[in-house]
Amino acid sequence: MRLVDIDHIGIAVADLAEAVDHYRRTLGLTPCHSETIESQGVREVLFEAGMSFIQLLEPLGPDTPVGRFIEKKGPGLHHVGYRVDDVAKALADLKGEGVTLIDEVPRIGSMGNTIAFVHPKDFGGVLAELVEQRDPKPGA
Ligand code: CMX
Ligand code: CO
Repeated sequence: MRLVDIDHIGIAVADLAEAVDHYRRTLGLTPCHSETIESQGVREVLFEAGMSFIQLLEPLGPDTPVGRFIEKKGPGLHHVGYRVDDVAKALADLKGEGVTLIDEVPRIGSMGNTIAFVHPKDFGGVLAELVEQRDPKPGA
Protein backbone atom coordinates (compact mmCIF):
# COMPACT_ATOMS: atom_id res chain seq x y z
CA MET A 1 0.00 0.00 0.00
CA ARG A 2 1.03 3.59 -0.51
CA LEU A 3 0.48 6.47 1.93
CA VAL A 4 -0.63 9.34 -0.31
CA ASP A 5 -1.19 12.18 2.16
CA ILE A 6 -2.85 13.16 5.39
CA ASP A 7 -6.48 13.07 4.24
CA HIS A 8 -7.97 14.91 7.20
CA ILE A 9 -7.88 15.57 10.88
CA GLY A 10 -11.13 14.87 12.68
CA ILE A 11 -11.97 17.27 15.50
CA ALA A 12 -14.82 16.59 17.91
CA VAL A 13 -16.90 19.68 18.66
CA ALA A 14 -19.92 20.21 20.88
CA ASP A 15 -21.54 22.87 18.70
CA LEU A 16 -20.96 22.55 14.95
CA ALA A 17 -22.44 25.91 13.94
CA GLU A 18 -20.29 27.73 16.49
CA ALA A 19 -17.15 25.83 15.43
CA VAL A 20 -17.77 26.51 11.73
CA ASP A 21 -18.17 30.19 12.48
CA HIS A 22 -14.88 30.13 14.42
CA TYR A 23 -12.93 28.53 11.54
CA ARG A 24 -14.55 30.97 9.12
CA ARG A 25 -13.58 34.02 11.19
CA THR A 26 -10.10 32.95 12.30
CA LEU A 27 -8.74 31.04 9.30
CA GLY A 28 -10.98 32.49 6.60
CA LEU A 29 -12.20 29.02 5.63
CA THR A 30 -15.48 28.23 3.89
CA PRO A 31 -17.07 24.79 4.36
CA CYS A 32 -16.79 22.64 1.23
CA HIS A 33 -19.00 19.78 2.39
CA SER A 34 -21.43 18.88 5.14
CA GLU A 35 -23.08 15.56 5.79
CA THR A 36 -25.01 13.67 8.44
CA ILE A 37 -23.84 10.09 8.84
CA GLU A 38 -26.62 8.52 10.91
CA SER A 39 -24.95 5.10 11.06
CA GLN A 40 -21.87 6.65 12.73
CA GLY A 41 -23.84 9.07 14.91
CA VAL A 42 -22.21 12.24 13.59
CA ARG A 43 -22.77 15.39 11.61
CA GLU A 44 -19.67 16.66 9.83
CA VAL A 45 -18.42 19.77 8.10
CA LEU A 46 -15.28 19.71 5.95
CA PHE A 47 -12.91 22.55 5.11
CA GLU A 48 -10.26 22.23 2.44
CA ALA A 49 -6.68 22.82 3.64
CA GLY A 50 -4.33 22.28 0.68
CA MET A 51 -4.71 18.66 -0.41
CA SER A 52 -6.15 17.77 3.02
CA PHE A 53 -9.30 18.52 4.97
CA ILE A 54 -10.27 19.63 8.45
CA GLN A 55 -13.26 17.54 9.55
CA LEU A 56 -15.42 18.94 12.34
CA LEU A 57 -17.55 16.27 14.02
CA GLU A 58 -20.63 16.97 16.12
CA PRO A 59 -22.30 14.00 17.84
CA LEU A 60 -25.94 13.31 16.99
CA GLY A 61 -26.49 12.54 20.68
CA PRO A 62 -24.68 11.71 23.93
CA ASP A 63 -24.92 7.95 23.31
CA THR A 64 -22.77 7.95 20.17
CA PRO A 65 -18.99 7.38 19.79
CA VAL A 66 -18.21 11.09 19.41
CA GLY A 67 -20.73 12.00 22.15
CA ARG A 68 -19.01 9.60 24.56
CA PHE A 69 -15.58 10.90 23.46
CA ILE A 70 -16.57 14.50 24.32
CA GLU A 71 -18.10 13.38 27.61
CA LYS A 72 -14.86 11.59 28.57
CA LYS A 73 -12.15 13.85 27.14
CA GLY A 74 -13.86 17.07 26.09
CA PRO A 75 -13.80 18.51 22.56
CA GLY A 76 -10.54 18.04 20.65
CA LEU A 77 -8.60 15.87 18.22
CA HIS A 78 -10.66 12.73 17.62
CA HIS A 79 -8.75 10.99 14.81
CA VAL A 80 -6.26 11.41 11.98
CA GLY A 81 -7.24 10.26 8.49
CA TYR A 82 -4.39 8.76 6.43
CA ARG A 83 -5.04 8.79 2.68
CA VAL A 84 -3.94 5.53 1.05
CA ASP A 85 -4.29 4.17 -2.46
CA ASP A 86 -6.02 0.96 -1.34
CA VAL A 87 -7.71 0.56 2.07
CA ALA A 88 -8.22 -3.21 1.77
CA LYS A 89 -4.54 -3.68 0.99
CA ALA A 90 -3.54 -1.28 3.78
CA LEU A 91 -5.61 -3.30 6.30
CA ALA A 92 -3.95 -6.52 5.17
CA ASP A 93 -0.47 -4.95 5.39
CA LEU A 94 -1.12 -3.47 8.86
CA LYS A 95 -2.55 -6.76 10.13
CA GLY A 96 0.58 -8.47 8.83
CA GLU A 97 2.63 -6.05 10.91
CA GLY A 98 0.63 -6.98 14.02
CA VAL A 99 -1.31 -3.70 14.18
CA THR A 100 -4.70 -3.93 15.93
CA LEU A 101 -7.55 -3.11 13.59
CA ILE A 102 -10.99 -1.81 14.58
CA ASP A 103 -12.53 -2.44 11.16
CA GLU A 104 -11.47 -5.77 9.63
CA VAL A 105 -13.14 -4.82 6.36
CA PRO A 106 -13.45 -1.39 4.71
CA ARG A 107 -16.71 0.54 4.90
CA ILE A 108 -18.10 3.74 3.43
CA GLY A 109 -17.43 7.09 5.15
CA SER A 110 -18.11 10.67 4.22
CA MET A 111 -18.24 11.71 0.55
CA GLY A 112 -18.59 8.05 -0.41
CA ASN A 113 -14.95 7.38 0.44
CA THR A 114 -13.81 3.92 1.48
CA ILE A 115 -12.56 4.00 5.07
CA ALA A 116 -11.45 1.79 7.95
CA PHE A 117 -10.51 2.61 11.55
CA VAL A 118 -7.34 1.33 13.21
CA HIS A 119 -6.88 1.05 16.98
CA PRO A 120 -5.23 4.08 18.61
CA LYS A 121 -2.86 1.97 20.71
CA ASP A 122 -0.60 1.35 17.72
CA PHE A 123 -0.80 4.95 16.46
CA GLY A 124 0.50 7.00 19.38
CA GLY A 125 -2.81 6.93 21.23
CA VAL A 126 -4.59 8.66 18.35
CA LEU A 127 -7.41 6.87 16.55
CA ALA A 128 -6.37 6.33 12.91
CA GLU A 129 -8.63 6.22 9.87
CA LEU A 130 -7.53 4.90 6.49
CA VAL A 131 -9.15 6.75 3.60
CA GLU A 132 -9.34 5.81 -0.06
CA GLN A 133 -10.88 8.69 -1.96
CA ARG A 134 -13.80 7.97 -4.26
CA ASP A 135 -12.92 10.95 -6.46
CA PRO A 136 -9.22 11.75 -6.06
CA LYS A 137 -8.09 15.18 -7.25
CA PRO A 138 -5.63 15.13 -10.13
CA GLY A 139 -2.14 14.65 -8.68
CA ALA A 140 -3.42 13.11 -5.41
N1 CMX B 1 -9.47 8.39 20.45
C1 CMX B 1 -8.77 7.51 21.19
N2 CMX B 1 -9.23 6.27 21.47
C2 CMX B 1 -10.41 5.91 20.94
C3 CMX B 1 -11.18 6.78 20.16
C4 CMX B 1 -10.67 8.06 19.92
N3 CMX B 1 -11.33 8.94 19.16
N4 CMX B 1 -12.31 6.12 19.74
C5 CMX B 1 -12.25 4.90 20.27
N5 CMX B 1 -11.12 4.77 21.02
C6 CMX B 1 -10.64 3.56 21.70
C7 CMX B 1 -11.64 3.01 22.72
O1 CMX B 1 -11.39 3.55 24.00
C8 CMX B 1 -11.34 1.53 22.67
O2 CMX B 1 -10.19 1.24 23.41
P1 CMX B 1 -10.00 -0.19 24.15
O3 CMX B 1 -9.92 -1.22 23.04
O4 CMX B 1 -8.70 -0.01 24.86
O5 CMX B 1 -11.19 -0.35 25.03
C9 CMX B 1 -10.99 1.28 21.22
O6 CMX B 1 -10.54 2.54 20.70
C10 CMX B 1 -12.14 0.79 20.38
O7 CMX B 1 -13.20 1.71 20.52
P2 CMX B 1 -14.74 1.30 20.68
O8 CMX B 1 -15.55 2.53 20.82
O9 CMX B 1 -14.84 0.24 21.73
O10 CMX B 1 -14.99 0.57 19.29
P3 CMX B 1 -16.23 0.62 18.34
O11 CMX B 1 -16.02 -0.52 17.42
O12 CMX B 1 -17.48 0.75 19.09
O13 CMX B 1 -16.09 2.00 17.52
C11 CMX B 1 -15.02 3.74 16.23
C12 CMX B 1 -14.86 2.44 17.05
C13 CMX B 1 -13.66 4.34 16.17
C14 CMX B 1 -15.49 3.41 14.83
C15 CMX B 1 -16.04 4.67 16.88
O14 CMX B 1 -15.70 4.79 18.21
C16 CMX B 1 -16.05 6.07 16.27
O15 CMX B 1 -15.31 6.94 16.67
N6 CMX B 1 -16.99 6.35 15.33
C17 CMX B 1 -17.15 7.64 14.71
C18 CMX B 1 -16.49 7.58 13.42
C19 CMX B 1 -16.44 8.91 12.71
O16 CMX B 1 -15.72 9.83 13.06
N7 CMX B 1 -17.19 9.02 11.61
C20 CMX B 1 -17.17 10.23 10.79
C21 CMX B 1 -17.15 9.94 9.31
C22 CMX B 1 -15.98 9.09 8.91
C23 CMX B 1 -15.13 9.78 7.88
O17 CMX B 1 -14.20 10.51 8.24
O18 CMX B 1 -15.40 9.58 6.67
CO1 CO C 1 -12.72 11.00 9.61
